[in-house]
Order: sequence, then structure tokens, then C-alpha cells
Amino acid sequence: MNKPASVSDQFDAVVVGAGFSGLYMLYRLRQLGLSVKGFDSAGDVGGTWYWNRYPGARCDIATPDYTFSFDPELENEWTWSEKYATQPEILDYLRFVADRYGLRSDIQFSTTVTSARWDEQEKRWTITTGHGQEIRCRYYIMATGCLSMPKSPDIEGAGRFAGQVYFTSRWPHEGVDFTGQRVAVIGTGSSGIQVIPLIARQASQLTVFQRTPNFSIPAHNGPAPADRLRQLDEDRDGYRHDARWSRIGVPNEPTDVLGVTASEAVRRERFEAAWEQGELAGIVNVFADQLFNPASNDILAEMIREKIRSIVTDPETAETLCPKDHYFGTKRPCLDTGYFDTYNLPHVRLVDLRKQPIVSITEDGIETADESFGFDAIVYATGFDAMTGALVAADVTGRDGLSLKEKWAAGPSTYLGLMTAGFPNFFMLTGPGSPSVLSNMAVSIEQHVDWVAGCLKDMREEGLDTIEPTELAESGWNQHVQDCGAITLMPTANSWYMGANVPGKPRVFLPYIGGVDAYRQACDDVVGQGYLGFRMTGPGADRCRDGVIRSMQPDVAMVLEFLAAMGLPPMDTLPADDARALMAATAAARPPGPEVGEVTDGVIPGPAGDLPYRLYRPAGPPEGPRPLVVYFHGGGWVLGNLDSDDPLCRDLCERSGAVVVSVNYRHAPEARFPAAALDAFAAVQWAAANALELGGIPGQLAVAGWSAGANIATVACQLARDAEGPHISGQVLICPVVDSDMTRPSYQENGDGYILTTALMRWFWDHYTDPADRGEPRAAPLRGDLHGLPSTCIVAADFDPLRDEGVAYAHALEAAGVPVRLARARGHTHTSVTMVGTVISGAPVRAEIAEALRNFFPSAEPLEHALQRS
Ligand code: NA7
Repeated sequence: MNKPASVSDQFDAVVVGAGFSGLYMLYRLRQLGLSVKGFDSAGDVGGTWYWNRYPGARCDIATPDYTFSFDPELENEWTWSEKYATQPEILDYLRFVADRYGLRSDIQFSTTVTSARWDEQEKRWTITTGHGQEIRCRYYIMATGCLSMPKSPDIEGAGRFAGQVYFTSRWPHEGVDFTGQRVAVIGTGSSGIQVIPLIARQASQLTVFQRTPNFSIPAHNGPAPADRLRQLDEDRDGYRHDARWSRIGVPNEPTDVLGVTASEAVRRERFEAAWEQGELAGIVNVFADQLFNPASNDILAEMIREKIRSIVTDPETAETLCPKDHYFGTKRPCLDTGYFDTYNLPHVRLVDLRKQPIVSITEDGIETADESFGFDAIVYATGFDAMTGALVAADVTGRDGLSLKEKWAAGPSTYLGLMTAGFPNFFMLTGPGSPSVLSNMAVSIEQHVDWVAGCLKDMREEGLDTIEPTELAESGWNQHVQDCGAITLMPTANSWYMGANVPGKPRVFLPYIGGVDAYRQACDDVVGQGYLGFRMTGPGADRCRDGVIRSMQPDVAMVLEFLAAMGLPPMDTLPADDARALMAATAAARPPGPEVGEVTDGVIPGPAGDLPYRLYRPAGPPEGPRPLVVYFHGGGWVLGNLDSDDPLCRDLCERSGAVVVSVNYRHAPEARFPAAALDAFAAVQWAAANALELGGIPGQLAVAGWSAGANIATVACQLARDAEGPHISGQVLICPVVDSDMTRPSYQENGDGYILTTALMRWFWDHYTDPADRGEPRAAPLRGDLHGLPSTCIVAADFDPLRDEGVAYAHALEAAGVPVRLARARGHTHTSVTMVGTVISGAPVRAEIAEALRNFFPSAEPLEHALQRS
């Protein structure tokens, strides 16, 4: 077939790959009237479903969902025979699609694209094929799939075996008959788990070499789910809409049941229902916190392990099949048909490579540390160089001779998983940084293709002919992808999601886990904001609206959404007592914060009466005195008490190893300025004088506070300096109020929508001080003398109206010779860093605070020295 020696051709677009994504891309580009050329190294359409022909290969998303939805007529013309279709049926479907839209005529099969090079002068790509063809095109689109580049065998002696060798990812078209053979299977991922039961039916002996046991639930295959088909029948558009705006591309109501707090009965009921349903969408949604909270994940994982133990009769084999080295969902969970039962067959044996690793493949079979095995055939189900393998293999060279491989040497970098800077007009479908492998591919592919097609249409209409992301937009998106991964348990596993299955591959979380819905919204927002983060050029045109599409931490955004949905009245519209009651009610619903060794309540004699305090002592050794931190809660001098900041105090205590004394001071409007500040100073004096009784080391005292609490903490430091005592080793100021000037840019940017608003801040100031007092250093410590203040750690949050005054205070302190550490709470609001147990992304900031606290104190100073010094 098509094998010209060397032709020069011009197309608007080249599409590499003729699987789900390549076929739909061709269809859409044609609709736009563009000239298109497709290539695929396979002999026909199908992509993944062309190559992975091993027995038992099936999709693991139910067929009513794993299907194109762009054309209702196509949907009407095709009926799936099963809930999870076999590879031959899916391949038939893709052939049917190719025929129905006449797509094959534009595709050159059995042709590998070997290189692609951008010509900056011509603004075109030159594509070279393995047949020596050169094609010129304006748009180069890789539709090469996420799991298409098989991992090369990384086992000693892999080439030596004299028997038959098979790869699940490159299965012979004519099939394989294992009847009467001694067969080895290496690998127990999705492919291994699907193929093993079928090989066991034929082989005389089957030995499975398992490195990592995987979580798998029964697929319960059968006819396509009737409820799903009925919903589609009744309202196809509504159903597809729900899929497109769901978390994984399958309509599913996300649960709010937390594994850690649910009753045993509820846990069991939800798990059994998911086990019976046999769908990924169900098992990943048993508990809302299963991918975030290790304790919740353990509960689910243990229920799956119980099932494995109940199926597999030999207890040792059952235990070997129980995954224990990774959290459920952090490696791709599998669906199986009789996988665990297979190990009850007398001719099937499981070899645990953790106990007896493979030393070498030999001519006759496999040698492990303990045994030599003889085989007639070895089947490799060892996986893929996922998500990036196929993209970098094609030798793509962008502007200035930079290759994709070089650019991605430390891990892939994309904007939206669609494009990468330095490679104009180069699109990736379901590239790294998109939901892809964490979603129903059919839905994600359609969304990507539609976005690319929409983009090319918009460009044409505006007379533009190149598009490329900016470095800023791309690095912002990469950060967001990593932030989303970091709040989950995903980075803890040695998975192909992390690139950990391929020796030498950088360890980076590859897909976007924020959800299909959130991703779609981000892509739509980019377009809605005039292709934010893209530079587009054309004859006489050069436009770029630079920026970052998502810079808030994902869990902070979730909290804001949750609060917005509750529709609470703004605090600044309430009388102080009602605002206090509202704050107490929301505080009661929070996680309690970590356990500490001891919590005791007491009172401090204050200048105008007793001040309640709560003392937190860390658990565990060393016995005896520890550094002391006097802490002041937030709440704008009006709200808050010992309970309001209790989880944060526990967290500070546990992380820093210091005794934390949280002090409740007088509040406004009942006691106005400077009552709170004077109370704070009195509390610090008292704590210093009573350090030993409090379990503290005399002379090792720091102050800390959040928001208005940070205001009075630093005022106390200024007063202590002026009074020449007590000695304070350091101050931690979390999102402090240090000035009454509300005109700084952070007020303009963040004054509305991030809990602490400009209106609320004004309400606080009005309750606390008369306008005439607001320039006083005891109200606005930024305006005071900053010389001689103790070492300081300031936390400034991106989405805080107070951000800029915190930063200004840090600079002013530095200028006054004070050692300062400025911790930027990236993507956080005024309140989110303090939300212990709710906002996971705040933990690194609190770890930094704890480290700053520890650094305030001379390490391991013997008590006698401290006593002498004080
Ligand atoms: P996977 O999920 O990457 O599974 C590969 C398996 O092979 C897995 O159990 C690996 O163990 C094992 N493996 C890989 N290399 C070795 C060596 N050198 N020695 C022993 N065992 C090895 O690939 P699949 O094809 O099963 O599934 C890929 C995806 O396709 C699937 O998730 C679906 O989305 C569709 P490891 O876990 O690395 O210890």
C-alpha cells in the first residue's frame, strides 16, 4: 500500500494515530473543511484496540459510557452486546465508525511518523515517515494514546528464551493456542489480570510472576446495564451532559460519606454495593475521603483484602495476592472476571517476586533467587511507558531546535495537557496534564478534540495561523496539576501515573486529577478569557493575554465552593454576638486537629481581670521542659476564643515540639483598643515569669498569632522591647493585620470572595478602634519602631487582602535588621492555612511555621544553662 519513495505534500493538519482520538479528530477537521492526513503504524484503525488483542482484553468503563457521543445517529446505529465489550467488538466498533464517516481514505496505515520539525520561517511542520515521505502541515496533532508505547523488557536475559515470547500489548493477530503448554505470565496489572484466567483455561501449567499485587474487583460482566440504557433512552442529551460534567466522565453522584466517620454498617453497605456493581466509578466513590485520608483508604483496602481472602483457598497465596504496599486507587484499580478464583486451580501457581526475585530469563525458562522454572511460553504483561512514551518517541523538534525529549527530560510540561511552549501548532490529545487515564477516555477524547477543533476554527475566523502557550501559563498549569496530585495519596505509589514503572523515568505525577468537570471548566475559561495563556499570531496580528488559569490550591477552592453553597450571611452584616455564634457553629463541624500529649485550661491574671488560657503539651519524649509559645487566636479582635483555634494550636504543638499556651484576650466592641494588645503583653510577661510551672524552658519563649492575633502578638513584642523584657526569642505572624491602610493592591485583588473581605476588615477595625487611633503602632505595628524585634516568620497568603501588608512588614523588619523568614502560602486565602485536617495543602506551610519556631530556640540547650541564662 501507500509506499512512495519520497513525496512532498501539503496539508492543513496531520494527525498521528487512528484510535478513538485520531478518528474523531479527523472527522472534526474535515468538518472544518481542512485538508488532513492521518498516519498510523498499525495496519488498520483501532489504536490501543488494534494492538492489545490478548485473550480477555476488554474495556473497563461500561459500554454505554465508553462510546462516541458526538453524533446521535451513530449512537442509534450501534448496539453493544455486553457491559464490558471484548477487544474484537471494540475494534469492530472503531472500524464501523471509520467506515461510516469514510475516514480511512485520509489515513495512511502501516506508517510510523519518525520525526516532526517546526519551520519558524514557513510556520509549518515537516513530518517525516519511516517510508521516507516528507509532509508539510500547519497543525501537527498527536493522537497517539496514553498507553501505546510498550515498556521495553527490563529483565535480565529477556532475549535468551528459546520458547515462544508474547507481549499482551502486541498480541499475534492469529491468536495463540496454549493447550498443553507450560506458560509463564509476568505482570499483574490490568492486562495480566485479564489474560491470566483465560490462559489458565488452556495451559497445562500456569505460573504467574507477581511483583506487586493489585486491587481488583469483579467486573460482573453481562448485558449492558439496563438502568443506564433506560436513562439514555429517556434523555440521551441529559445523560451525556452529566457525563461531561462529572468527575471521571461517567454520570455518578459524588458521595459525601467520609470513611473515617461513617458507621461500620454504612461502610459495609457502601462497599458491598460497589463490589456488586463492578464498576470503577463505584469503587472510587465508596468514601469521599478515600483518596485523601490514609485511614479512610485503609478501611476500604481492608474490605477488598477480606474479599480476596474469602475467594482464594490457600491462605499463603491469598496473602500474597493482597495488596499492602500502596493505597487503593493509587495504582490503576482493575476489573476482573474470575481472576482470584484462578489461583484455586491446581495447575496455577503464584510466585512472589518480592520474596524470590527473577535473577534471569534463561533459554528454558525463568530463574529466580530460589528456583529454576521451565516454560514453553512466556507472556509479558509488563505495561507501558505511559502518557509520555509515544509522544517523545516521535522525535518532535520545536522552535530553536529544541526537542520534546529534551524539554521534558525532567518530566512533561504542558498547558492543559494540550500544548507545550516552544512547539507552535503542536497539539496533544489527552496529553500529560489532562484527566485522560483517570477518566472515561471516550468523554475526555471528545472534549479534547472539540477544544482543538474549536480553537482552529476561532483562529481561522480571526485570521490567525499560529498558537502556542506562554511559559507563565504552562508553568502555572503544571503547578496546578501537581497541587491537585499532592493533596491526594497518588504520589505515594510506585505507579505508572508517577512514571515509576519505567527505570530512569522522572518521578512526576502525570495526569490531571482535578476531575473531568473541573478540567472542562478550565479549558472553557481559557477560551472565555480570550485564549488566556496563549500567544496567537497571523499575518499582521500578534495577540497574547498572558496569565495563569488556576492558581488557587484545589482544596482551598473546594472549601470556598462549599461555603458559597451554604449561603451563610456575611459576618459584617451581623451584630458581634451573632457573628460569634456563627463562627462557633462552623468551628464545631471541623475535624478536631491532631492528638497532643496533654491539654489543660487555666487563667492568667490580666490587667483588667483573668484571661483564660489553654495549654498544649506535646506527646512523647523528651520528658521535662520545652520551649514555650504564647499564641493569640484570630477573629478581628471581635471573634474567636480558645476553641476557635484549637486544631491549629494542636497542630503547632505537635509539629514544633513546643508547649503552646493559647490565650484568650478581651474582645471588642466590649473592650476596645488597646485592651487586646495590653492583654497580650500581660500574657507574655506572665508566661515568661511562670515558664517552669507551664513546662517551659525559661528564656525560650516565642509568640505567635493569626490575623488579629498576630497583630497583638507583634505589638506585644514591640512593648516587650520597649520595656526591656521579657526576652522573646521569635514571633510567628500568620496572615497578620499590621496596618490600617486598606488601599494596598491585595485589598483590591482579594477584597471580595475569599472569606475575609474588605467589608469585614472594615467592620473589625470599626469594632476595635476609633479612626483616630488607627495610625498608632499598637494598632498598626508596621508604623512603629521595628529595631530590636525578635526573629520573625511571617506567612503571607496569595488570596488574602492582608497579603501586601504582611509582605511590607517583612521588608520593614528586614530593613530594621531583624532576621525575617517570609513564608508565601501559595494559592491560599486568609483562613485556609489554619484549616487543619480540612485543607491538606496548608500542611507544608504549617510545617514551615513549625520549623521557624524550632529555629528560634537554641537546640538541645541543657536546662541548667537556660536557667543560668535567664
Ligand atoms: P501495568 O498496569 O503497568 O502492569 C504491569 C505489570 O507488570 C505490573 O504488575 C508490574 O509490576 C509488572 N512488571 C513490570 N515490569 C516488571 C518486571 N521487570 N518484573 C516483574 N514485573 C514487572 O500495565 P497493564 O498493561 O497491565 O495495564 C495498563 C493499563 O492499560 C491499565 O491500567 C488500563 O488503564 C489499561 P509493578 O506494579 O510495576 O511492580
